[in-house]
Amino acid sequence: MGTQQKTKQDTYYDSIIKKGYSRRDFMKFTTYMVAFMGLEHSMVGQVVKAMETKKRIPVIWEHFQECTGCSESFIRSDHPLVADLILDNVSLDYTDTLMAASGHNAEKAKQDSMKENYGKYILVVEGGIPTKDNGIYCTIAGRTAVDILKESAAGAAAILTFGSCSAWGGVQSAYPNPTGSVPVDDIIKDKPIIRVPGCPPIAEVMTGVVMHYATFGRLPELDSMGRPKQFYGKRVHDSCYRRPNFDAGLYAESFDSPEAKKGYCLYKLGCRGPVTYNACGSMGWNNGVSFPIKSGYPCIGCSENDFWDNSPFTERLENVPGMGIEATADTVGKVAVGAAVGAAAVHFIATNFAKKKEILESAESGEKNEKNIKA
Ligand code: FSX
Ligand code: SF4
Ligand code: F3S
Repeated sequence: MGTQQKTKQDTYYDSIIKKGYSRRDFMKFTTYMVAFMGLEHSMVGQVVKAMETKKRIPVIWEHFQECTGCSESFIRSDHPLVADLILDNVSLDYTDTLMAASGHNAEKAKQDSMKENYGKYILVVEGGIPTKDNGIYCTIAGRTAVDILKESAAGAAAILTFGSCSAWGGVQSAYPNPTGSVPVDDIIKDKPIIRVPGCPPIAEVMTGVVMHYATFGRLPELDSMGRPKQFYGKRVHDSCYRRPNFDAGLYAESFDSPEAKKGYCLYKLGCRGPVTYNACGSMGWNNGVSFPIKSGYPCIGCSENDFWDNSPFTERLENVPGMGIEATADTVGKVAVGAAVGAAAVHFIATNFAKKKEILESAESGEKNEKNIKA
């Protein structure tokens, strides 16, 4: 990829400049990524310095059972530097979907790179790994995915499981899981494994993890499920712009209804946002332009374990775990008539009624204004 002369001695900055970007582009990109990485603005200097001085980390990228949507997400990031930063390396080393080489040359490039960078490279894995019948359901160059994974994991400093398939098992491990597909951590037990789930995940999240590693020489803080906390610490529900409607008990009852168009909450249409940990609501896709809910469709929980078995996706979730006081908003009318309501709940309900009134009034005045504009 690219025609400029790149060497493995290049720093991230060198490679960006060789690609034709200006220093200003580089500074803008770094500032943008620091914000996404959840770091203080004062850390921009440290990240810039690391990008300028540290050698790029070699990346080996394996593809197993998957749809390749994760790579698609990555290369289509609206911010060109997101993909360039890592793909420069990938093109030098190995990704069988994107690299120019093929056949024996491609396999040799991987072997050479793994040998040369033993113990130092980051292994990215996309896709699940079939284990049934000795792993014959996914073979590359005559070798099973299990075999290839074990070999490429041996010399990796860390493994990034990119996408729900390699992180959890994904679509191929959905019931009845005919090929016995498993996630990476079912097979590799002796390496740090970072889950970057989503079907597909957000490109900037992966770049953020690599930049964090390059800057600080260690992995970002992970949650108990092995996900980077800065990107997966909150539910989609926590950053959803429809949340005030949820709290106020304003729900769309059907798709394409006037309520759905007004931006009412999609909870009754099956939204999994209350049980899904991902940064979609705050980061968005295509440079923050949109995410499923903003496009009018409920979150299907694509970054959660076994989400494919949790269908039909348009059916309302029962007993959403962790909903706590929010459940009150859903039954706001019923609870309000009950006598035994604590002071906090009374305040909460009163606040939600006030919110609901405010939202309805502003929608009404918005409609009036719209009519005036049209008239
Ligand atoms: Fe899976 Fe990624 Fe979904 Fe597809 O590679 S997470 S099926 S978007 O492509 O692995
Ligand atoms: Fe947004 Fe879904 Fe939560 Fe409603 S239920 S506020 S649409 S995340
Ligand atoms: Fe996936 Fe839900 Fe985000 S479906 S893309 S986690 S809004």
